[in-house]
Amino acid sequence: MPLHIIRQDITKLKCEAIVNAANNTLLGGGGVDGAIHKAAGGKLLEECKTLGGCDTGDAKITKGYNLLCKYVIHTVGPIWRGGQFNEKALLESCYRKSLTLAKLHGCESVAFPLISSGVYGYPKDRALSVAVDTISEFLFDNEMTVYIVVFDKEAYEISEELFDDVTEYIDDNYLDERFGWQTKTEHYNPSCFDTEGEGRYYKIDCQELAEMFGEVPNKLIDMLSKMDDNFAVTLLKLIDIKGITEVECYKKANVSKQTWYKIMNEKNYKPSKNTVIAFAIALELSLEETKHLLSTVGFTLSKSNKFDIIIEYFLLNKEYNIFTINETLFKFDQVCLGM
Ligand code: AR6
Repeated sequence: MPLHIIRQDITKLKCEAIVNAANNTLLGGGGVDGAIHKAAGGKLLEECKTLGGCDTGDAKITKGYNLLCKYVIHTVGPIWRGGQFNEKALLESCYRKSLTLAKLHGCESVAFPLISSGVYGYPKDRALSVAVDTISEFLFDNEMTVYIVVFDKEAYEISEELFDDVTEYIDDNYLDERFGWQTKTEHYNPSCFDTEGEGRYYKIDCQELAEMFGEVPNKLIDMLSKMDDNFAVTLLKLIDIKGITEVECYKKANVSKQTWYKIMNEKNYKPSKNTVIAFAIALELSLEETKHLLSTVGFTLSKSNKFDIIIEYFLLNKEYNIFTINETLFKFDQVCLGM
């Protein structure tokens, strides 16, 4: 998927460009800036000295030196002064300018820390939502894999109300097969995902079958022709019904063009449960519609799986923001959609 939110040290990340939360001098500092300069080695500072600083909201690019990435993009976020001083627009500009620079240099993957959310004091939850919105907007028109690297879980704070609601829903609905109906959330049942490409599905063509096996009893042919559409066909029909374009659909689902291509063109390609749910969210399907879409690939939503119950909660509440859903999944230690 094009946008991933991960928890890691950005200096250890292997991708084409990493973004540095720098200051106007571009001559290094603390936080992620200090960590990047330390890992890159002294030559990074030498190159930075030639750049003549950088305005707040702007970005400049250098080589990556000893880092695992080819480039470092240095951007200067705003200092948080309560939100009335153009902070949001400046922060959006940091992401846009950095992504534009990455594109200009042919980068296919870029990783961002949460700019301004450390020393510069931008509230982490707001900084994350600016990052997600601005990057998603860019990805709508561009093909790139972008990582938002959150160093601590604090950035991922969903609202207390949402957390309490989801906790209550899990408590009321979670069926642990070992313990019967279960009311404590701490019995963590890890989500189980089928990996991409595993398993097989195909639409059975009766003519093909007849050719393969010779005479096939009429009853069987009849039965097979009444079989439901496969995932790709169902998906296309749903897109049509919802009146959106295919591109809008897979972008909204945070699914890459490559995965979309495989779904549409590879007869034996089976999308993961995670991907199917991402499409259900993008298409704003109801719970029943989602179950139907899942069933076309042999999946279901189970009461003994915490991940499934959280998804069910969002579908019933018609909350289709994939990033809110991911933040919640993350908070409950579940695998996020598209990761
Ligand atoms: N990997 C990923 N994220 C990190 C890492 C890391 N290794 N280290 C810190 N973070 P900050 P700012 C997170 O303070 O707020 C410097 O002195 C951190 O938890 O690095 O934009 C500059 O020179 C936080 O969420 O950057 C400037 O003077 C986020 O990165 C000033 O700080 C950004 O925190 C810039 O402040």
